[in-house]
Amino acid sequence: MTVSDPVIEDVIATISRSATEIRQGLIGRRGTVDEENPSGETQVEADVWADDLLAERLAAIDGVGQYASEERAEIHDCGGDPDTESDTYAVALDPLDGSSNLKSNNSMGTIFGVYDAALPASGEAIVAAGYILYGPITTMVLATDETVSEYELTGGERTLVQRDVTLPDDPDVYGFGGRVPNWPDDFEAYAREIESELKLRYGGAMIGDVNQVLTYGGVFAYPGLEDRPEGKLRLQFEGNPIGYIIERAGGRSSNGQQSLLTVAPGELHDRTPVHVGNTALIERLEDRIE
Ligand code: AHM
Ligand code: MG
Repeated sequence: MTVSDPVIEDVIATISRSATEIRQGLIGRRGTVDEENPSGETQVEADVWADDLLAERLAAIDGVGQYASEERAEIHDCGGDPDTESDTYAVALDPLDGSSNLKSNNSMGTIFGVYDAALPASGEAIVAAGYILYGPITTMVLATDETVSEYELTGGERTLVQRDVTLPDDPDVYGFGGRVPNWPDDFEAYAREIESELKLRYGGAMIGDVNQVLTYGGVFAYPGLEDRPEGKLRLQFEGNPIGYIIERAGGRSSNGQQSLLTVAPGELHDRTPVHVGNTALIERLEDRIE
């Protein structure tokens, strides 16, 4: 499947071609660097390297007006304003989601959202979003207005494995981030119900965990915490793109009260509680939490 807008297609092709290269380049880049990202988290060498590689390639595309990522403080102005120029887009990325998993050699991902608006933007301005999962094989899940598709990526090629991906009706798995003592009581009560119904699948990289939810049905959450009500994940780089993908696949996303896609954007690196999965499970969560 190709996307009819040439700029969006170019962005998707550039990220998917880069993915197998990024995977190879992880070898030798597992160590931490002496820097923190704008969220105050220690960066690993691969975070910085993958961000630079993708920034350079995406900024070179005519029609990409802005590039922003979890790993850099400021928006990179690539010479175009998505708010005022037609066919000009902003790309927001988490170059290596779950990069702390490099140490233990667990799955990781790359997340991207293409916004038809200047950043920070509402999730309603997303025109395409996707993620790469660096699992035993490298796959890409891509959501557009039209459909959600899964591809396998090898040597720069992308091969369609499934079109019209939807969440299975009968949910099977859940994964919730944060430490249990830091969960607010209402979320803990919800979690107790869910853990008696579904199987735990938590790997420490949202992409790996969300891909299990998309494959088997269920719910993934990184909730607001007692000591950090805004949770851990970032709206522009993680919440919005994942919310868009799961909603396109027939599920729901929520910050606890409303769809992530309708949350008003604040600052570029703002965090948000993230809950995504089968509609009934997210509706139940919204009923249970304040
Ligand atoms: P990162 O993008 O800086 O790697 O952080 C995001 C990751 C998510 O993939 C994952 O759900 C979460 O952080 C895991 O956090 P924790 O280690 O607190 O379980
Ligand atoms: Mg991340």
